[in-house]
Amino acid sequence: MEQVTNSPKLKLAIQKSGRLHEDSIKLLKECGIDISNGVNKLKADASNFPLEVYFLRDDDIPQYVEDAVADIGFVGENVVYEKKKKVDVVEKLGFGKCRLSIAIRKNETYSEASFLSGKRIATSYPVIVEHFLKEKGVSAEIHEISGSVEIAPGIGLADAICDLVSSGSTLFMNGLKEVETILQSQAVLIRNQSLTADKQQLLNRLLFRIQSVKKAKNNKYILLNAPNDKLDQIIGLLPGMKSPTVLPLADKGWSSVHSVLNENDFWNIIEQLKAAGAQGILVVPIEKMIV
Ligand code: PRT
Ligand code: ZN
Repeated sequence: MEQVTNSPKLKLAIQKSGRLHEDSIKLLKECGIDISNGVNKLKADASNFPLEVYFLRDDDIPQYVEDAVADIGFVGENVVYEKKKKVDVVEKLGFGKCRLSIAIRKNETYSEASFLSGKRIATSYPVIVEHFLKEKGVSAEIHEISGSVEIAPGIGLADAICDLVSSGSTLFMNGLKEVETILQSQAVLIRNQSLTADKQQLLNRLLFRIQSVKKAKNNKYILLNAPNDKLDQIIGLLPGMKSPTVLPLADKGWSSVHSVLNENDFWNIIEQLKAAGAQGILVVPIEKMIV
């Protein structure tokens, strides 16, 4: 049994403020973990899970996790790879999605990476860009700058940039176009490489919750009415967690069918269900999914 005193706490580092902060807190909440976000904004305790949360700059999180100041962290993959720290990437968290891309002036023509040969590339990700250029066998000059990378071509500082993109509007507004994606990124859970068995056990409990939340987000609960003579065909379209639930309706000749659908093939299956004679289709979000 877990003891109240002296039992270990898992130390989690998350971004103090910025794009990943709110989603990180939200994920913990969805995992049933409440954080008393008190006056002390450097650290907070979870009230109902042995977890201590540290609020840090995202750039510092891999180092803190490597040094075991924090046991685990939530941070963008882009930061993990750029910092090259000795940490394990354990789980993709499904938020903070973006891509790290090369962009050039919109009136120029790009066909392959050799376009960049001898050119100046401005970026906050010199390590990842250097790795990319090496892989492509291209030699170019990397200018490391820490912010507002997208203005570099306009002020004559660089011929190309490599920066994070999500909607693409920053590039567009600066007269640039995306020509190559180097990395698809999202927030991930990283782990110190020598966790004690106690802490690993706590991490396993947290991971189980995170995975249940993620599965629930990727799936929808579906209810529909089916004429009994079409039941076999309709059931054949539905995967369900084991198999669909089928209940008779008061109206003779009809049944109610309940199942779970994955978001990826969702619309496809709905269309086929309608075509097969399903009616009154209801789609409901799932809060947690334990399988
Ligand atoms: O203060 P701290 O150092 O912690 O924060 P920060 O300013 O370094 O990072 P922050 O909060 O901007 O981003 C944190 C993480 O969010 C990044 O490391 C990525 O993993 C992730 N993320 C997701 C993004 C974006 N999307 C994103 N669009 N980070 C930055 N951007 C920027 C991008 O740099 C560019 O300036 O948004 C602009 C492009 O956006 P679009 O929509 O115009 O394409
Ligand atoms: Zn940062």
